[in-house]
Amino acid sequence: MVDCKHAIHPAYQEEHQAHKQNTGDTSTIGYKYEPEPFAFRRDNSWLGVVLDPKIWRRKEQKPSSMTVLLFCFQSTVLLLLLLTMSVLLLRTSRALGLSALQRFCGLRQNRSVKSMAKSTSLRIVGGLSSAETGDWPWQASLQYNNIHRCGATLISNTWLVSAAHCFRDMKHPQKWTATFGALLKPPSLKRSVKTIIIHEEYRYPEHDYDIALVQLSQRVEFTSSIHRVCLPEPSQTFPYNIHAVITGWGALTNDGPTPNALQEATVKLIDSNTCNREEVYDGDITPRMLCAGYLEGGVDACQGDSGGPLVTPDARLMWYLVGIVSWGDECAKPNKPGVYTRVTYFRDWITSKTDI
Ligand code: 4AZ
Repeated sequence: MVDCKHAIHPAYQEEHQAHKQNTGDTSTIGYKYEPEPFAFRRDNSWLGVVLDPKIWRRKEQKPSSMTVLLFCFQSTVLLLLLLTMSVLLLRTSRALGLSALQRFCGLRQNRSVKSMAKSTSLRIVGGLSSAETGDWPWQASLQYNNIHRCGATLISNTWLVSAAHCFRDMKHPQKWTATFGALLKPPSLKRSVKTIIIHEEYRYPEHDYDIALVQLSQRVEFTSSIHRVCLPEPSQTFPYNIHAVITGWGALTNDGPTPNALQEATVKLIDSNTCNREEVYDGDITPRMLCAGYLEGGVDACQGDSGGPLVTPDARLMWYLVGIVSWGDECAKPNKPGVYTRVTYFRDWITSKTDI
């Protein structure tokens, strides 16, 4: 560091020497040291008292206009370069994220299966476990005259899969809308419905072939909180006793109130032989159906959950649609688990109708 009181700015050192030689002046100077010429004041007030202010008047050292121009140009180029780079970086990372969403299915952002184990004690019936927006990005609410009727699952930008019985006496697409987001009101996104395809073999009041496809009038652009689930291959098998998650806005108890926030619960897949036992569903479970829940009861889907997803993650934590909420003897009763449409059975049918 330079001693501020006694230093002479380099620009003045020569001039100061000459002055001393010419005048015999032996005084020291006591002005403030300024590191660069621009900062020198021109009123001389800071000059040492013994010196002739005229001598110490600052020589004009304005940078040339060329230097200023060059400096401005360089700064602008550097700024533009930095800006372009950050925009590019942002775009690339967004594009990568979005194209990943387009290419991949069944992704849940920043969520692990640990949360699944946590929710085992919670249920749709019982209403203890509310989901947050983005938790189940494929979940849709199907609404007739703007009233929630059924759940549905996003399988592409324009197609939902749901249950045939949801459209039993309400087949006009114009009256149906689909909403997305964890809350029924307000929803994050709303779409009108263009087409409803009910399975040709579905016959009310039977529960067999309980599957329908819903085509949206306008595509849904995938985001981290709204995107498609994975569909299993027709040959894919899901071992019994594994955990799966059901989600929906259905009743919190049998014939009970319905929530505004999406509910989630973990259930276990039950093998069809067990489910067909006399004390359970006594042979009513067809190859198009799949049971899930607990024989002891307590956790189940319920009225209004119909058409919604039963999903399970694979080893890469990509979530697959195993079942569609279909029917059951009331909700959460012992020996009466939920019955779901078996999606693997209908995988080729889905392709035949949608090309998915
Ligand atoms: C229904 O009525 C319904 N406990 C859905 C699921 C179950 C029962 C009834 C399963 O939409």
